[in-house]
Amino acid sequence: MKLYYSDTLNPRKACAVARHLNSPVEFVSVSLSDGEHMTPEFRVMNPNAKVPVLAHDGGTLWESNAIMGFLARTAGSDLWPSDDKLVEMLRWLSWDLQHFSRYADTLYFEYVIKPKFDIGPVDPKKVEEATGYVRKYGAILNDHLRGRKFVLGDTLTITDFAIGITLPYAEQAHIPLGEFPEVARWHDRLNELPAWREPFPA
Ligand SMILES: N[C@@H](CCC(=O)N[C@@H](CS)C(=O)NCC(=O)O)C(=O)O
Repeated sequence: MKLYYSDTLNPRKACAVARHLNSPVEFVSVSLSDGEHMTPEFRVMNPNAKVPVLAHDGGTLWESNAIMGFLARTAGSDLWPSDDKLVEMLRWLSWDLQHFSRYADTLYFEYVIKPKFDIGPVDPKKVEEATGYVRKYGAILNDHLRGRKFVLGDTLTITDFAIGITLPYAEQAHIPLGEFPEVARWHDRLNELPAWREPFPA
């Protein structure tokens, strides 16, 4: 299997899970600044022209959450939850894409990606709106995590890798993690995983 990635947010989920599971993947770096994801060859793998992409025996797979799920199921790992938790996983993954990571990702884009790729100044209006929503949804996540080790309970799953993905950048992206002690405690637990801290190949 080949995992096409860049050192950015969504590929980070797939790389972290691949490393955590020691999945038999070859990591293939894609330079976004050189437009390597825009080529006709890349668009055959992912018509959205985005990373990550996983090329495997049965074809290619895009969308970071789907790639994490594929890797976890292929490995027979607990990162893919038991059947009785699947609806709960779907709920939190949907919530995350629409609410929490959606706005935390805006802060990541404004404060991390814009300077990294030199694509303009921080937009204060976007930052203000996103910060408000991160506070709103961060409070919901904080309440949910009280008394739980991980999002779905006692077991680490791909749901944690998805919802937590902006938090390694919290300081740089001005994500107000300090206002959410349960979220910070949960993220400290994720930080105990080497693959969470160092998801990308050297
Ligand atoms: N929903 C997709 C989003 C993928 C995505 O936005 N990837 C970014 C990097 S984090 C990308 O490839 N950006 C290049 C571009 O949009 O030109 C996923 O989770 O895989």
